[in-house]
Amino acid sequence: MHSILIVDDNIHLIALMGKMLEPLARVIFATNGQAALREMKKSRPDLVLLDQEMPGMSGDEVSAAMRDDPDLKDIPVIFVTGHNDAEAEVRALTAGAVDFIAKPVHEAILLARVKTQLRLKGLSDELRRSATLDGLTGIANRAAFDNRLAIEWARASRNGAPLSLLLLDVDHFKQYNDHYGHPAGDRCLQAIAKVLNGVSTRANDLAARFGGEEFVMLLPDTPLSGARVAAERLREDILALEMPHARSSTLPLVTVSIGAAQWVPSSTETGCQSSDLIDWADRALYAAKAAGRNQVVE
Ligand code: GH3
Ligand code: MG
Ligand code: MG
Ligand code: MG
Ligand code: MG
Repeated sequence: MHSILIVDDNIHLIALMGKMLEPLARVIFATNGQAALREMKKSRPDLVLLDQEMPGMSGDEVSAAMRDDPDLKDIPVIFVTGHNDAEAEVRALTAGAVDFIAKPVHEAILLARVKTQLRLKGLSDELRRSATLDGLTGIANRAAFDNRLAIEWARASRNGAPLSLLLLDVDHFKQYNDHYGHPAGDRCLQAIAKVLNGVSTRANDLAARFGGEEFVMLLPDTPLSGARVAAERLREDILALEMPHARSSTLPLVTVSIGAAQWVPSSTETGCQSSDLIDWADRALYAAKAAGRNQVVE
């Protein structure tokens, strides 16, 4: 169910609009701008109905603060205002509102406008989701990984904590496809992605499909020793799926090779960038392949 935050210094108006909107969504409320921003942070509503005139922080100021906050900037705002003129409407839209409702609030207009915005919010959430998830496996895609790598790289350089990366490649996957067929290959990748997504217990770790039959796992605040443990667990869990692979040179099972690398901001050579971390992991992966596959190299 959708949730809507009503922000108004007039509690009677909150009660009135709340009653009108109850059939459409879960309704929460706040009676001033500061409380509204706190509530948004906490409950991430799908839509905010924002009174333009409030004592203290005005609706315009609340909306501006939302646009500056990455957590809140995608929440749509409909301004509710006593000013029924073009100037107030322009001010609302300039402040980032998606729509504008004049007081006194007319039930049918309120419901129609809210319904439209909730539908659009659902669509944009879905778009955002599909832009960051891999279509085949449902885990994070390359774009989401690149995005997170940049964020974690910057964070590590600020706080000096080590950042580790695993690069995983399925062994003899071309032969797997040739022998079992492409659809079976797809199912194999899905099963591997599921293991990858489930292996970590830390909220900040990110498993992603890097491309083709290659996957990555980004491990913030993790030194190479920890990355090695995670990689070894990953390799064993995938092996434990016991997916037959009659044409493999390692075992008659699907196996993976993993390259691990870390970046320690304080001690690693200076002047490197996030793509270097991928290069190091890639070199380690190449060494794992050369050494006979089905193993972790750092
Ligand atoms: P190696 O052990 O050296 O990694 O050998 P490999 O055969 O896995 O390496 P190579 O890079 O030559 O082959 C990768 C194969 O992965 C080729 C490609 O057809 C297959 N592949 C890539 N993406 C997909 C996919 O989405 N689905 C399926 N079924 N196969 C894919
Ligand atoms: Mg007011
Ligand atoms: Mg490959
Ligand atoms: Mg290859
Ligand atoms: Mg491969």
